[in-house]
Amino acid sequence: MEKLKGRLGSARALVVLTGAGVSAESGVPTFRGEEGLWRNHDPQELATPEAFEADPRLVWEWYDWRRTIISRIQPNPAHYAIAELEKRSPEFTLITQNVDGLHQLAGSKKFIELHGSIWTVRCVECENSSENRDVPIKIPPRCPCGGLLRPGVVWFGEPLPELALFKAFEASSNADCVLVVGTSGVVQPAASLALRAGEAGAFVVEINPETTPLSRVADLRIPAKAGELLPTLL
Ligand code: BV8
Ligand code: ZN
Repeated sequence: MEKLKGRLGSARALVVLTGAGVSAESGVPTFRGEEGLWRNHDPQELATPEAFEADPRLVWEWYDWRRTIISRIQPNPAHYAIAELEKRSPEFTLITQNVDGLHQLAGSKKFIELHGSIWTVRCVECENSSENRDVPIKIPPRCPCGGLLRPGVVWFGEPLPELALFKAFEASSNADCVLVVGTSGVVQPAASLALRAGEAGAFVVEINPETTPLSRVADLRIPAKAGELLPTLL
């Protein structure tokens, strides 16, 4: 902890890279944890354009179920601590893989949503994107143009938003210190941001109760829950 405090204190540019684990203590099911399954469907199968093409109703029922859970929960101490770190850091970028919007709710301002947002919908016809917070949502939701609306998230096999990815790589390359919090480090290209930061000379810290493929890249590993560790770090 002393080493980490020293590095954090002296960091000019801080990057925090988060995954589903940072929302776990708020009660949001993680993707790959035991509660990650839904009606025996593997999220990896449902979060794809093929699944939506084949059965938009089923995919919307899954997102509606997740939106309903997320709409009822609050950010946890990890989210608030990351928002506080932003206030204290001269240069700060939060890069999140999460689509739940809990970082924003906790006050984070300088964030990049690599995989979009569960509260955004996009028309498959006219491509118009808008915010939609209906819980439950009328399934299947329709655009005023008549087109089918899809969740405004990045599915497996889909490219990440170009600008978001560019900004994320730029921030990771310029970081003095990177906190990798609550991600299993298996999804690309998000996971490679930690590698890039390490290569560019950043001090990389992994905060996760489990080891991950990113553990070997980390200069420091803290086997702890984000909601417990981050507030003490502050
Ligand atoms: C792309 C939005 C190319 C949807 C998501 C083979 C090898 C390598 C890569 C690939 C491959 N085959 C395919 C690929 C590419 C693929 C990929 O990476 N697959 C992996 C699974 C092998 N990637 C893609 O398809 C990406 N696109 O590559 O496009 C391209 C380019 C040009 C043109 C066309 C195509 C798109 C990836 C985005 C997918 N969308 N989400 C939705 O959410 O519904 S990803 C999904 O997984 C979520 O966003 C989630 O955030 C993300 C990553 O998971 P984690 O966040 O890490 O969550 P997880 O449950 O896995 O882990 C939780 C961790 O927290 C655990 O480690 C746990 O220990 C820890 N934890 C638990 N509690 C706590 C905690 N930590 C701290 N405190 C706690 N309390
Ligand atoms: Zn439309």
